[in-house]
Amino acid sequence: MNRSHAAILLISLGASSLSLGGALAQDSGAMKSMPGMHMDTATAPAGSATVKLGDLDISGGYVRAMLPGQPVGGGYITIHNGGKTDDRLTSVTSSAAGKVELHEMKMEGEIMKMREIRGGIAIPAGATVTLAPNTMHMMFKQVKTPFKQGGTVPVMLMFDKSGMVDVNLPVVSAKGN
Ligand SMILES: [Cu+2]
Repeated sequence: MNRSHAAILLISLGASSLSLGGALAQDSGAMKSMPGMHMDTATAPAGSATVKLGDLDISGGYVRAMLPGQPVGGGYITIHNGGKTDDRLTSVTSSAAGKVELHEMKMEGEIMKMREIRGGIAIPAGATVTLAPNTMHMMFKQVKTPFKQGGTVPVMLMFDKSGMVDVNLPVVSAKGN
């Protein structure tokens, strides 16, 4: 069944950018849009983090509050590459968690599962890549203090070309608003 290969990678390309084929070729030929999953899940809550790093505009960053007993936390962010050079989000670290992994959601049969994205996330020249519910996320493991609404979670994003940047992600409700 074809749906098992479906996953969403939200990439929108600016007018002057490379071809869409080039932008998608890096990761997986299986990246296709999935009916029933909507772009509006990518809407960031008010107060989400914004920062600029070289050609990269980083915006819409937030994490969700963790429910009691929830072992891991989830974070989301949007990265726009306004430059002429492809970049890559290679890793994320946080003083609030033992480790942060980059995950993608993927359908396995009728079940949505997540798995780690190996090798980082490509940020092609001219593209906007959104980590959002149902697509990709930062997964915080070994969280020291459960994320609480109203707080912030510091992260350091590391990019292949642009280097690293600190961002403070606001903690929104567990439902994401
Ligand atoms: Cu995950």
